Amino acid sequence: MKKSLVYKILEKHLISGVLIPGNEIAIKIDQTLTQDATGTMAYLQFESIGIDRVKTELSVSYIDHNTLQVGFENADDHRYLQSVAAKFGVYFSRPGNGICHQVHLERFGVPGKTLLGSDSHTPTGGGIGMIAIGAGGLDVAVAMGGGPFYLVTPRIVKTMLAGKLPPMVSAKDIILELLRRLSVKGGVGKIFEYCGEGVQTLTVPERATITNMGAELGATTSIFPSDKVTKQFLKAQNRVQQWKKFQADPDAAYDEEIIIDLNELEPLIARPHQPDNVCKVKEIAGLKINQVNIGSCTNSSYMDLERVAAILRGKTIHPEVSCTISPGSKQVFEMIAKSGALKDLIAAGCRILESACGPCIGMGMAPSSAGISIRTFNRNFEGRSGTRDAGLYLASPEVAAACALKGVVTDPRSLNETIEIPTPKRFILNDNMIVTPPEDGNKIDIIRGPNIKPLPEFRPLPNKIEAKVILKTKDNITTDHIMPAGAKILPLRSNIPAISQHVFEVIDVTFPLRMKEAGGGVVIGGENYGQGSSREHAALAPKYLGLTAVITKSFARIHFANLINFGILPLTFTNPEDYNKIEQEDLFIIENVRDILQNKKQLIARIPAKNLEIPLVYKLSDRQVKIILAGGLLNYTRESSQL
Ligand code: MIC
Ligand code: SF4
Repeated sequence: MKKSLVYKILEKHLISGVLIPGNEIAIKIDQTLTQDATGTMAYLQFESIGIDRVKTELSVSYIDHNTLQVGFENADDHRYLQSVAAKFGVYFSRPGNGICHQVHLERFGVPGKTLLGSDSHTPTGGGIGMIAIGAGGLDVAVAMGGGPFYLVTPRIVKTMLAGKLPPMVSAKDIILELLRRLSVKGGVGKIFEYCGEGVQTLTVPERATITNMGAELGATTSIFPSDKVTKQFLKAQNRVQQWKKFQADPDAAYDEEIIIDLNELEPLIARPHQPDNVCKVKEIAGLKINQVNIGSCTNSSYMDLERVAAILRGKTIHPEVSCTISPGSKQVFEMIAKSGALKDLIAAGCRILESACGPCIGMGMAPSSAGISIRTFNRNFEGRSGTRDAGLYLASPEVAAACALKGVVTDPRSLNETIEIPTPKRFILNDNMIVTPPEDGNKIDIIRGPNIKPLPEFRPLPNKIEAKVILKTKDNITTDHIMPAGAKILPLRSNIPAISQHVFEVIDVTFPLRMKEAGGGVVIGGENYGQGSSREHAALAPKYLGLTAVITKSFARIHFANLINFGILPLTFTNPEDYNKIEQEDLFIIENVRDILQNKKQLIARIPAKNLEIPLVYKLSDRQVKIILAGGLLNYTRESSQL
């Protein structure tokens, strides 16, 4: 049979299961990455599994999220992460070295390999031909211990790129066009495999912009073939020996197909508060703006920043706009310093930030009240910037630069400029901020500050769930709603009792208190519940407060897995209209739940006060049932000594 690129790589890594869409499979993971905000929990979990050395080909721990150090917490976490990396054989990318996805692409990504990362934008690695998947920290900890990664075989979407992008239209517009067509839930259960003549016209960082933001489609991952463009990129990174050709067979079979004609694309922009709320830039041209942020793992490559510098060269940022630049990596920073682009950006009045996530995760640079912020980032969820009523718009570096100059939303084509940036033949190579772990970690002591609290222990699932609906939410609830990030809350990531006091803060600040008063409870959700980030804290912290089940119309992939990992029952309505019959404060009863799950019986929840019986669906594999019954993956792993 003619094979897609995805199937070729998955088959090579298959440990169990059959590659049929919808089937659970287990795959071998070659590489892992963690970042600091999810990493502390991942390594605490790795420690508790009790293995002395990572068993992957390569594992890297990056410091890029919690880089604003207004108290001891983040610095303590970094010290813990550095010591734990040395102990267990993990490469350590120091703060200042850059955003995990950008650095991984430059220095570690290898075509045809699998990468599991405790960050939802891990699919950035698809730009270099990897199967790169985002997951909760616990799944990554298990993979570091040599355990397989379980996933439901996705449907493969042949994503055909025809033609070539017109001037001032960029890779960001390709993924915004897909979001416009398919929505933030259009990619759930799918992998987007790119092909067609348009592919050769895109550089590796441009491809990575597209695969990065495939996460916003809800996709499992996205991938480009490994071709001569990939070879050239690896050569410029002095890693050509790691290149191998990987592509689909001609006439390979796919589950779905979509075609984008690049010639037809125009500059696009996503309006608040979802990345799929996309329109043409010209449709909202003239809207007054307050802030421009250029950077993030989506658009902070050397070529991105060179393009911005070319537009801003010799000009001044509009007097009512604050414009920040965060280079994606130290390599990018050094490159723009050498080329002179950094000087042009400074001269134009840009505020230069360090190579880190920064404003993308609300680590500083919150916009003014009701401010309008144009960002080259990937998420514009409500409150994510740190300013609740700000309006965040997502666009390409070209659009962002044009807006920064004019002070209003501006189509960059109206600047009447042409910019041609040649692809570098050689990048500056200086890995001095990547610490290689010692051969023997036995003598290394792990350093823990007072902010690092032990992992909470959870009991097995009880046989009867009797719980109140503490919160009823709408469609597309993000993990930023469930467990907000930002400069104030992120430093609490290694302290579950403290961070749990912020659960659902964006929607209802009384949630933690009401959970406590009720002695636990359940949450009701609409479609695509838990979209966005991979943060397992969005499951772990509510579990700590006593969340036993979440009942929704549908779930996003990573959050669904995280709920199971922490022993929370993820249920969906058999009849979606039943969602309308439930109100906050209703008391739910599910009897014999252990028996029902074990014996694959119909699960029915009763609301006695309303005389209602609600049939519910649990889409769980036998392994997932065992995890839920044990009270989570850590308990299950310890009990069954199974990685
Ligand atoms: C994000 O972009 O939301 C984050 C912050 O990178 C998260 C991870 C986290 O919450 O630490 C993600 O994308 O998974
Ligand atoms: Fe960092 Fe933003 Fe990328 Fe998340 S999306 S990894 S916060 S840059």
